[in-house]
Amino acid sequence: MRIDILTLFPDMIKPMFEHSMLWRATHYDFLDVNIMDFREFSEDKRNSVDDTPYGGGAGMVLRIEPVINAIRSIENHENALKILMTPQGIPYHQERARTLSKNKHIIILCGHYEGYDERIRDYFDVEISIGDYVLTGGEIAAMVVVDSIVRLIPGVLSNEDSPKDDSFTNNLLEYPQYTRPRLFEGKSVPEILLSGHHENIRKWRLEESEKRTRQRRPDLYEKYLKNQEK
Ligand code: 6GU
Repeated sequence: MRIDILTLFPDMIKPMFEHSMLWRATHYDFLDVNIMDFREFSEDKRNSVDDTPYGGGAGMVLRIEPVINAIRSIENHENALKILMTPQGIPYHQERARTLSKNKHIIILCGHYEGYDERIRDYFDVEISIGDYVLTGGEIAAMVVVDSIVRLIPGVLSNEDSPKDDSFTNNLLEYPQYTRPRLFEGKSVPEILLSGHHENIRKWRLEESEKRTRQRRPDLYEKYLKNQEK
């Protein structure tokens, strides 16, 4: 997969690819990431990327030219899925991560300032928000999306970390996990996990997943039950 990230703060994003799974993904060529400072595509003297809004009002608005110039400089941009990060976008969730992880080429724009020139929207396929709160810029949100997608590319995670047991797969939260020691300050590991009885362990884990989801995320639990009926 190739991902181009358009940002005014490339140094916020670069270090994320130097560690852990995102490092692995790039080092072993599952992912080709290109971080672009779209200020370089501003054509005016001051390299400006924002301007005051028509009609007046507070704040600055992101200009269209630097963004579109940057996109057009990307090889094969016509065939890439273009994502605009904005709190006005559709809410992000695991199902969307799974869909996006099947793309060959994604371009992501991180916004800043009070907003985008509305016409920028015409050049994007989808607008994504990571939740109902406002961030100072789209960089952190873009990294949330990138991280969640990249770990789903086949081969990036080892078999043992397989995403099939992740929370949210099938609308269930993950079951409780334990490791050594067996006893810590009077807290013990559930006997069943020491039994070696794989089928019983599987059942216990499913029940715990269901219980946990019902208690913590009744909204997800509803979806889970509906899916069971199908
Ligand atoms: Cl994508 N951007 C910003 N600035 N704030 C957000 C967001 C995105 N998603 C939730 N809040």
